Amino acid sequence: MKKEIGFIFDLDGVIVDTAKYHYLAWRNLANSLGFDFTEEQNEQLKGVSRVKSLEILLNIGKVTLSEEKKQFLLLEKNKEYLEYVNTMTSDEILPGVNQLLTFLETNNIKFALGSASKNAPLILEKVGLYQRFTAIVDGNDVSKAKPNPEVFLIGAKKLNMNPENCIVFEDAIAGIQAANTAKMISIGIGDADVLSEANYVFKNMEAITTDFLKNLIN
Ligand code: B16
Ligand code: MG
Repeated sequence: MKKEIGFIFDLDGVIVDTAKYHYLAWRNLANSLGFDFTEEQNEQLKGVSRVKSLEILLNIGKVTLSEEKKQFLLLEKNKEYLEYVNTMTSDEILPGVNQLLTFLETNNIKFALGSASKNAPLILEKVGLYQRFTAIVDGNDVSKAKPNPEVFLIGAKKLNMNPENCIVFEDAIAGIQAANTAKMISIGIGDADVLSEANYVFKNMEAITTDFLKNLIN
């Protein structure tokens, strides 16, 4: 018999790779403050809120700024980031995502977004996926960032599901911890060593097989 379950997807690193655009905008900001910011350092910002990302960046550059200046830089960073987002099309949906969503739709399984990004609704619109999600929880809806489970608990509520019946797809360790704390099944997308706390790990969305999904839902 089929179980009543809901799926919850993180956005950046699972549905699309917006990390590359975040990186360009943060690097420009770092350069304007007189220091460099590498792609390796950018890994520290994945899944992290915008405000916390700036704190980490300023820490890397050993720069101290007034609250007013920080607010200004956050707006500037987002302005540049949105320029990249506005060029996005469905071509940027990561391989395997469309097939997975179609599988869920065919099996009448509802799915939600659970992202730290305040730009998540716009990004889903740009890539043409907005209408397919039953619910969207983004950075505007939460007061506590991952690894706090708030974002996924709100997602479960919006799907009308018990948290134990939800399955989360996440590329960031903080997101895996959030899903685990919410007592959801956690599926890590990325490096198995980094995401070792996840219940299952796949190197990318394309690696998830239909057999695995059938086992999950049956
Ligand atoms: P915004 P996710 C996260 O998205 C990104 O991974 C992270 O790098 C970013 O700082 C955060 O969203 C906030 O994004 O500036 O658009 O509000 O992985 O939670 O989907
Ligand atoms: Mg992510």
